Amino acid sequence: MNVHLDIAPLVAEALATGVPVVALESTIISHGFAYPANVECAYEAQRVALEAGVVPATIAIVGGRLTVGLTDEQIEHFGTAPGITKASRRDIAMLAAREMDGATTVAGTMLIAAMAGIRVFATGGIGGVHRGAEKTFDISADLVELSRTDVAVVCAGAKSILDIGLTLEYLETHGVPVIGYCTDEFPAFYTRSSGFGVDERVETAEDIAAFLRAKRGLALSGGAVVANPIPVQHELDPQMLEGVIDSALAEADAQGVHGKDVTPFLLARIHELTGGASEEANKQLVYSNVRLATEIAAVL
Ligand code: PSU
Ligand code: MN
Repeated sequence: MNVHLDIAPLVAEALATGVPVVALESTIISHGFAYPANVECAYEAQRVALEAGVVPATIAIVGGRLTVGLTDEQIEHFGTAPGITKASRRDIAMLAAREMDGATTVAGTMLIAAMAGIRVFATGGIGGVHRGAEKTFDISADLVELSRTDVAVVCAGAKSILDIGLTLEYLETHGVPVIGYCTDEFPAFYTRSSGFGVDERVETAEDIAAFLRAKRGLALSGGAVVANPIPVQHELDPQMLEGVIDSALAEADAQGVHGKDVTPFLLARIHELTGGASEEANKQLVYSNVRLATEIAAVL
């Protein structure tokens, strides 16, 4: 057993007895939303899983411990404490050594979920290749993790703050399957369409589970992206969004924001500029992803 890993009793019991478990991330709590929307979203995501008979495992690094299944107090802490490290693969060993907290990104959460034996993970959106990456080399570690760690990530696609075309090219190069749930198009987070196709379209959670089972049976390493478009009634207006994203990107550029600060900066600015509309859409797409992830985990 991994000496740095703490699995909450409910999660450990579920894993031992074959009750389905879905992983949830914590960067979305510390850096994805402002308080109290962040903790509301975290609690509601867990509730949606429990309602489906699936045990939620919200993952973070707590005082250096890789923790699978946060308590309410811990969620509150990650939602309110200032300056919590955004933890991706490169950060994890140092946080463990220094006994510090870390809010895990998609990459960090995948890695820890795999250590715990959890195969399905629901989030909002994945990181990707940033616009202008040909100069900045800003490519999210999420994509690299997807190429090496065997966890299926259910998401609403990637935001158009990113270069979605290049993100999909990168995933293709690294052999990561991108499956569209009831869609031919890779969704763009707040909106259902991006103009870019998925590799394969599937209509049911059973079909996704069958694909994941075959992938495991073939010992094909690496994860998979399950792209679930935001429910129609919660979709934002693409034209309004385009203006907002352009302003947010220009501000980030003008203020010299770079590295791991880029994504949280853009998310916060989009939430401000849309007057909370994007926050509501973001919450709803997370719940919708958790619902689909629970169905897949239950079949698996
Ligand atoms: N996209 C969102 N909300 C988020 C993130 C991405 O819509 O909260 C977070 C996820 O945790 C993701 C991380 O793994 O940002 C990617 O950060 P970066 O672009 O620095 O790799
Ligand atoms: Mn980056």
